[in-house]
Amino acid sequence: MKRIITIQDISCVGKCSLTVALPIISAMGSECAVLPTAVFSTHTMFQNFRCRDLTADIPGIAAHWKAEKIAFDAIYTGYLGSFEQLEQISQFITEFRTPDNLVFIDPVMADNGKLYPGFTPEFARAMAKLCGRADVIVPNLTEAAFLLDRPCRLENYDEAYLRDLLKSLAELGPKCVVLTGVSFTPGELGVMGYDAERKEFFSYFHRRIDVSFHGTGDIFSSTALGGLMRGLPLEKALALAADYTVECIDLTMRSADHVWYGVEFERVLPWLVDRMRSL
Ligand code: PXL
Repeated sequence: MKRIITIQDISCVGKCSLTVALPIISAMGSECAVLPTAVFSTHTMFQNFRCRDLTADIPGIAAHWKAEKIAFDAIYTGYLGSFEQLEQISQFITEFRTPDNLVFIDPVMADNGKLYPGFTPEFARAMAKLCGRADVIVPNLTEAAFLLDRPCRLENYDEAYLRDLLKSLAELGPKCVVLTGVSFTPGELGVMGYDAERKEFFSYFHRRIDVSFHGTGDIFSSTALGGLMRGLPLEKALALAADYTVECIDLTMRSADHVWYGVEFERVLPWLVDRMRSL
């Protein structure tokens, strides 16, 4: 059985970060070990959230795992809260990288043209350095712009613009770059990727549902990595992740009692498990 270590916060209520990574990765048949970087009462779109930072605990936890000779088939990072944590995670990658494992970095820090509360352009530049150590990175268009310290363009772009963005991101050092939330046609949304080793572009589009929910980026990343661990090639894992995310949003919009802060991904897990069996 594959073992993933996911390094991100736990938002106790909020349907994002660890509360989606754990169930999705488990349902997809991989062990999901966790290194929580902070405990939030909720995600940061709520007012007055509380937070306990766990930066000081990370080195001891990693040292214990090293002493126990625990190894991981994938290292998956999401929301990280400080410069010091970025340094720690870089160190973690140095210690736990093997010739065979996969480093998957979701540079969670921004969406819809804006950084999330508490993040700065300097943090984005430090995150860009961490991205250089990844096999796969999955920024959305806003995060991509901040990683490259460029103006953010969310519409009226063409394929040449995205290809240039992907190549520039690949110059940071990751082997594969995947841009999420891209669209050339009003009714469609999808992902566009670049494999820097094979010098190949790829894309996958699906129907667009015009609503935005928190946590869907974490759902996408957890599903893509779950698929990769089950042996799917990157393009298929991304298509599965995109389809699952759309199904989650679709079902949530049909649910009369849905909450504003996240999607009902739990009710779509049987669909995901079924789909994976047929791939
Ligand atoms: O879904 C990303 C995420 C994770 N963790 C926290 C967040 C967010 C997005 O806002 O606030 C604490």
